[in-house]
Amino acid sequence: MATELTQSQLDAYWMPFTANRQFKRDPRIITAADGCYFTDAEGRKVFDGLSGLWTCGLGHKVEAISRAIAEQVKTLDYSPAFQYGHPKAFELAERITEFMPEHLNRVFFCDSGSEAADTALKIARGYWRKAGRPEKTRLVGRAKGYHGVNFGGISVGGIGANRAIFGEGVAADHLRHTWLTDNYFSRGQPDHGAELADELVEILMLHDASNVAAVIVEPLAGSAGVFPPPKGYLQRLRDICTANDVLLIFDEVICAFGRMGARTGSEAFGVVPDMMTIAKQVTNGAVPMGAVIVKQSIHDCFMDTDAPDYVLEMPHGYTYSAHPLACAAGLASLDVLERDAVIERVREMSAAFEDAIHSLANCPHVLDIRNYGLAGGLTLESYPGEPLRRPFEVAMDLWNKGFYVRYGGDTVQLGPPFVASRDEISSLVDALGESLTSNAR
Ligand code: PXG
Ligand code: PLP
Repeated sequence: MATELTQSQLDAYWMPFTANRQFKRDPRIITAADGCYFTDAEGRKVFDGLSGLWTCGLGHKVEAISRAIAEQVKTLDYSPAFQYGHPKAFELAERITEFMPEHLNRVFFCDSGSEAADTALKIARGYWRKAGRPEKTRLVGRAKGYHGVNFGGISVGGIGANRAIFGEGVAADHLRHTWLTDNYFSRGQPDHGAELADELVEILMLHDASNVAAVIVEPLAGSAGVFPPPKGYLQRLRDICTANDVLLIFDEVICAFGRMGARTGSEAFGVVPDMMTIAKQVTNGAVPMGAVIVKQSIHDCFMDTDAPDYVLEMPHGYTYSAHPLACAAGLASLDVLERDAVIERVREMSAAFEDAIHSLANCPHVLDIRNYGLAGGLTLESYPGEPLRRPFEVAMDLWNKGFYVRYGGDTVQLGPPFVASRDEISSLVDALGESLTSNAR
């Protein structure tokens, strides 16, 4: 075995979203990271082609972020999240609103994207109830959508495998996904499919809009394999939601804080939701954190009550909401994002990334390639009856070559660090091309 770990240690850890049996037969252990590279247990340097899990766009072990966390833990390690506050929670909330589209200016903290999704869905239902329309409870998601793994999130989520074995969830409808054959190999936003948003009109007719609370979509669907929105699609969803008094939630757990070459997916695609969920990049992955950012009118609806002011307006929250270490990491991450003009850099690198990834179009087994900002996805032709196998084999070959990428379903995903060089992006894509070619059978 390539590591110092004992079999009993390997056995004890039930790993998340991992093929545990395969992993424990052939472990891939990461022991350190710096900049755009991991070090594995054999001492090899491995390029981080997905920025952790879309978390570490600024690279690993960013000095200013590490220092902020270290200083925070020496000052205030934990502060009770309920009924008491610490300064950095308020500072970070205000800083986040500065990154948000206008009117999204109230921040509810949690610890992950999954919690952010469930929090947003609960806020949507609570809002309509407080607004005197308690029958508006139904939720709408989209096929291929990923909103984390909690019950609300998997209910509106659209990845069948993530739902299959867990039984009843929350009642939800799903829009069709936007992956059309006409759009294969589109560069950036595809031309076809804006009309797919009109399915929302049919769902609203079926249930009547008076029973529907919210629609949740990722502006760019990430986990399912990187699907940028067709031109005009998000605007149509926005218009239908506005016309029918249905809240629009953007799940920006991957999009927000730079990946799209803009502050948010909302900014990149020019459509403003009523609520946004964030996580991952907000702390550059260094400490877990998520949040829901809402329009002031949604927040104010909860505050507008005749109850005495010592009564809770919303019974919801997490022990670790606005954890001091996460807030310190968040403030430092936003500082670096601004100080180093990172978003402009992403915008500049996006064109090179687009050219690079589309150069793989003629490699064996490539069915489709998609990209936006520094996010890219390839769909690979399956082995007969084994849709999951080829991406796994390709990713393992890349790991052996010194490149980490994400594989899931029949896709391979690339999300290089914002700070990666042109050469590093070329090397990553070239290595992927070689792995696809050597996988040709
Ligand atoms: N919403 C979206 C849009 C996400 O991308 C979550 C919610 C859940 O976040 P947490 O922090 O609970 O995991 C996510 C997470 C991938 C990949 O390979 C993507 C995610 C997680 C792991 C892998 O694309 N996204
Ligand atoms: N379960 C039990 C028994 C608890 O006491 C708590 C929190 O106090 C939770 C679950 C929720 O944990 P968290 O707030 O970290 O989500």
